[in-house]
Amino acid sequence: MRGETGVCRGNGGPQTFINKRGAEGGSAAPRGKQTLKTVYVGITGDIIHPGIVNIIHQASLYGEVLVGLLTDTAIVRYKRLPYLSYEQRRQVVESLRDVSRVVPQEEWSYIPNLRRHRPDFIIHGDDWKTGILAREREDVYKVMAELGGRVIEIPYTPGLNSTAFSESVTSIGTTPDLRLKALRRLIDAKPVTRIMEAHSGLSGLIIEHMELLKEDGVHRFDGMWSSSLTDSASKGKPDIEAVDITTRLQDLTQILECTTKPIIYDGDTGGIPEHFVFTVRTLERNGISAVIIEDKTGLKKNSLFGAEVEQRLAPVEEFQAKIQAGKKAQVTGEFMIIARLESLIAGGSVDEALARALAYVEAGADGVMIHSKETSGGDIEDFCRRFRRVYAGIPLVLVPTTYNRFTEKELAAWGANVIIYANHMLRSSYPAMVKTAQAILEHERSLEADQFCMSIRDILELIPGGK
Ligand code: SPV
Ligand code: MG
Repeated sequence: MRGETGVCRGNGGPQTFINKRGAEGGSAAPRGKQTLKTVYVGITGDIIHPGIVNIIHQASLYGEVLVGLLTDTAIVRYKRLPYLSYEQRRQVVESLRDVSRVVPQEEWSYIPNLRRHRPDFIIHGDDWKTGILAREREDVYKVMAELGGRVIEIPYTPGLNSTAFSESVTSIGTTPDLRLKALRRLIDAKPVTRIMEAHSGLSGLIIEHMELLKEDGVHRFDGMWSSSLTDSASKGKPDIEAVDITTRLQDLTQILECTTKPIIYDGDTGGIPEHFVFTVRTLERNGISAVIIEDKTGLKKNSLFGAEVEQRLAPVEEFQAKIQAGKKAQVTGEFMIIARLESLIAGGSVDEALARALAYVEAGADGVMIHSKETSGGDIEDFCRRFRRVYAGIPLVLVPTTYNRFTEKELAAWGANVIIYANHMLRSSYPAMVKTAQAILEHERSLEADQFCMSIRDILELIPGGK
């Protein structure tokens, strides 16, 4: 019942072939517990509702219930990260009366676990006849036949299923604690964690809800980037640390109020260590997952100017001390301080960036971000591969704004595991606003501008609850 499914007891349940525990009626009847057959049930176990309890109970009528509990990695191929960690979910599921054993299901597909554990039955709600599980269903039938086992399908009652519950939980929101911890879990669970820039509640909502079903699963953005460039630009200010953290947090609060996904905060240089410690605490308190600080000093200018402007690097020891001060200040174990290497931006070499990266990790950085304005990507690839030879598991963040022809898969092959699209929501909205304003000036009415706008109905209905 990997999420979509639940069954409602006494309402179209399997009573056509089950009377009482172990009682049989017809060829589809359960064989009874005494035979110690194994019944496989795949679940996410994030929200245990009566539908799940019932299907596990129905499974127990056929034999010992072996729960395949989907790991975070398995779940995020198609669904959002569960609220509870795998360990927490395992504890809950193991405590259910009818469950005999819990094993991890490491993949979205049941097949590897069916082959490994060779159950006599697999039980599933009949809602998998359509939708994203339909093909999986066919494969499960084939494999179970091969193994000499059987598939049991149970009618389910719409509404009483994990996805419906999960949606209502999402609409309620999240807590700072859950949100903060989600980034590390995503990095652990996914080959690439996909982060998109948000500068307002509305841009945050798009990132929160957009999903695309593709061959290999459901694609979505995993979290948001609070960019200093777009936060500044949307206020008509240059990206020079002129917008203070208090002001930026006001915008961030709008995003926090209408989204649940984790946020990475662009902390610019982090300021002086004495100030940075307060920034860390403030971000943490608000449920932000990570801050990225860059190893520049003096008046900060946007990195994409490259050497057109003065880009001065901070002395290594000075930046290490800032990282250390931040790490000491944080309250939770999960908040991340990510060191951003600006060597390539300042005209330095990959060697220099690498030496600095190693020094920052030694100082306690939880991850590194390498930045470049080169379009070839060669310098970034070189850095990534060499960094990965030293540190296989330290999160490596890329911001492929200029070398944007590389796909996420290609960047992941270099060793990256977090990709930030740093400014695209603001950059794409601006041209539409310019065209609209121009059209109105030109035609002295708004009719011609309508083609650049969403309809009034759409804007009215965009956010639920307006009526
Ligand atoms: C930002 O988005 O503000 C960044 C990334 O720091 S960049 O603009 O590429 O420097
Ligand atoms: Mg910035």
